[in-house]
Amino acid sequence: MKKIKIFFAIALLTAFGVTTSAQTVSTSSMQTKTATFKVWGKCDMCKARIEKAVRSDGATSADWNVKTKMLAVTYDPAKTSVDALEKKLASVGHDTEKYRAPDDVYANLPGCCHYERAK
Ligand SMILES: [Cu+2]
Repeated sequence: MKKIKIFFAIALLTAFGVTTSAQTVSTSSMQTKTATFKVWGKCDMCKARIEKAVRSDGATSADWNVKTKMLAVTYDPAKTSVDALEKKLASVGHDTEKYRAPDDVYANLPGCCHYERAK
């Protein structure tokens, strides 16, 4: 009985080892995704804040268009997601389709950044 248990323990460990190394391989190939979504904002200061926020949250590139309010991002899906990035943006004061920034954070933005709220 004891031998069987040890056998299973080794089999499990081996399986884990294989899984881990397989994941390492897929991560190192760095499959990035791109996405474009709307982020409410107003000026160049918003642009800097928006792009900095998503970069700090795992986006490898970010470009927000002041006129169209569209943010184009490139990110590693193993590290972040559009949902996580939208949450992050709301947390620094910028509404998205999915998440509304907390009123106090929005209120504390510089005057030039007071865009019209999404909802
Ligand atoms: Cu601004």
